This record gives sequence, C-alpha cells and structure tokens, in this order.
Amino acid sequence: MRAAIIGLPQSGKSTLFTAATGKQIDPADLPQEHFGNVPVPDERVDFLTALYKPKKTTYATIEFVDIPGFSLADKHGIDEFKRHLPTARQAELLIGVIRNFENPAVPPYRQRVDPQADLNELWEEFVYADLEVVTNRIERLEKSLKKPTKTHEAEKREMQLMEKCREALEDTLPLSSVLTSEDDKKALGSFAFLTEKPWVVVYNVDEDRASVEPPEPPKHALSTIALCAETEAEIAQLDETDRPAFLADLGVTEPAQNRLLRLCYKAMGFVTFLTVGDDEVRAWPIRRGASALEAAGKIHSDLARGFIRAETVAYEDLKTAGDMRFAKAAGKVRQEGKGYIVQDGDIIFIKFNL
Ligand SMILES: Nc1nc2c(ncn2[C@@H]2O[C@H](COP(=O)(O)OP(=O)(O)OP(=O)(O)O)[C@@H](O)[C@H]2O)c(=O)[nH]1
Ligand SMILES: [Mg+2]
Repeated sequence: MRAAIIGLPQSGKSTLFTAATGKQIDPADLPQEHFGNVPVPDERVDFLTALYKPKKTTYATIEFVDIPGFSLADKHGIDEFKRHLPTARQAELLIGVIRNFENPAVPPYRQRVDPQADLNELWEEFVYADLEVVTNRIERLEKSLKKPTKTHEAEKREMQLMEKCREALEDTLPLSSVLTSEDDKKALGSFAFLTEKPWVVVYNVDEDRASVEPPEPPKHALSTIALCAETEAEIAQLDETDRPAFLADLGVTEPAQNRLLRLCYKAMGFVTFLTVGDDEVRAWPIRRGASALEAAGKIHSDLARGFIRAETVAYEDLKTAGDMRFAKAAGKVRQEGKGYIVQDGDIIFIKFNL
C-alpha cells in the first residue's frame, strides 16, 4: 500500500517523510524520490502478541514515497510534476503537504503563506492532469468509433463514461464523484486517475499551533491533519527511551506520526483482519467490503481454493472473553461462509481442504 507525499516546493514534504518513516534524507541529495516502509501501530496486534507470544509479529505497513516539490509557476516545474506523475498514479493515497509555517530562512512559494491558495493550486493541477488523460482518450475513441470494430459497443460505453468524467473535471470536481460503481471503477481503473484517489491533506504548522484543530476539510479531501513536521521528524529520530520525556515536554501523549499513520490507513479504504497463532500474529489490510474468500486468498491462494469456512471472532469479543477458549464458550466464535463481509478487527481462521 503506497502513499505518495506530494506538494509545492519547500512545504515540508521531505521533513514529513522523515517524521513518518524515521528515515533521514541527506540534504545534499539531488531532488529524487525516496521510499520508506512503516508499520501501522495497532493496539490489537500488541494485545494479541502478548496473548499468543508468537515467534513473529507482523503489522500492516504503508510505503511512503517522498516526491520532490515542483513549482507550478514555471514550465520547468510543471515538467517536473509530469515526470513524477507515474509514481503518484501508482499510489493508493495522496498526501498533500501544505505549508502553514513561518520560517524566515525558507522563502515561501509565490511569496505567500496561504494554505488555501496552495491547496487550490495543487488541486487544480491534479484536475488538469486527469483532464488531459480524459481528453486524449476521448479523441482516440472518437476516431475509432468511426470505424466498425469488434469492440464498438464497449468503446461506446467507455465514451459515455469518459464524457461524464470530462464534465466533472471541467467543473473541478474529482473523478471519485463520477466513478462510484464497481463496474465504472473497473472500466477506467487502468488510467489511475489522481482525482479518483483518496487524499490526506497535511497542514504543516508552526510547533506552537500543532494542537490547534485543523481547518475544515476542503471539499475534495477526505481527511486533514495539522502537525509540525519539523518537530515530528525530530521525535521520529529519537531513541525510543528518550521519546516519552520529549513528548511530555510538548504536552502530548503520542507522536503525530501514529495519528498520521492511522489516518492514512483509514483514508486508503482498508480494514484490518487478524490471524493469530504460535507462529505468527499478523494484521492484514483488506479493502473495505471484501469477502471471507478474498481474505483467505490474501493469506494464501490454497486457502481460497480449498475454502470451507472462516471461523471468526471479533477482536473486542476475544479481548472481553480473555482468550479463545472463553470466547468459544461464550458463543462468540462464528462460522462464516465465503460471502461473509470481513469486518475491521475480525480474527479469522480459515478452515480449508485441498
Ligand atoms: N519552521 C518550520 N520549518 C520547517 C517545517 N517543516 C519544514 N521546515 C523547513 O522548510 C525547509 C523545507 O523542508 P523540506 O522538508 O525539505 O521541504 P520539501 O517540501 O521536501 O521541499 P522540496 O522537496 O524542495 O519541495 C527546510 O529548511 C525545513 O527545515 C516546520 O514545520 N516548521
Ligand atoms: Mg523534498
């Protein structure tokens, strides 16, 4: 699961990348993409690890990509934006970092610190990028629809959908508002539109304002978070033992990193199911609405092929009961079939037979 950190120049993207991953970027590096994997904190996994004492514990992970900033004020910057578009398109989530800090040493983009204006500018560029793809495709379809081909009917349907997309984008509306049905999403999935993806907007604020509620989410963003990337980057690079004192000084109990990770995970539209045992306790991300059969397939294709049933217990029920035996005795362990929709926090054992 990939989250691309993207934004205008010097908004604090690389600093946020360090805050999220703990990985420092050498300031001498040329502008380039950086990648880092981070486990998503999950109390349930911690609890189950304490209960089962497995040989191995595996958290869900998010891969962050730091994309170099691009100025939309000149052609060079727009070319840079286009150069990194494929990386952004491959991500499940876009994290827009918006500058909202004062720092005389860092000249602001377009000589302004104006989060709303920056966000709008970034958004419009994304809309424009999608519009370009849609317009090109419509032109091609127009040509091909003039000839009788085997794919004529499918192309006609695609054309209708593309025209709806064009209309939305011309009104600066996101394609997530057009591509709502599973069929439509699938039909145009290969285009990996930017405005179809969920967004998290990070307002990078001055340290003394980190606890201030973020502004109302802009109409296209799913979620917003305000944090001070610079402070968070420092925390992420501290030794585990030094962290509590540093956080206490700031008057917070948890680094914003955890909030950010959970927020990103949720915004990506994933829920978590869990598997437990002596060998491994593991959190598995799965798209919201997925079935027990899909969950089995995630673990191993054999489990999907030989699927008999999914023994399922909600994490909270197991926790309340104390352990699996008590949960069973309390009738909390359910036998679910292939079509069962996996719920966040389900602990699942797949029974299978090959
Ligand atoms: N005061 C303050 N300065 C910050 C904050 N976050 C980043 N900076 C400073 O802003 C400058 C740019 O930060 P980066 O993280 O490199 O920004 P960037 O968005 O990755 O920059 P580009 O990739 O060049 O677009 C650095 O000098 C940071 O120290 C912050 O929260 N507060
Ligand atoms: Mg950077």
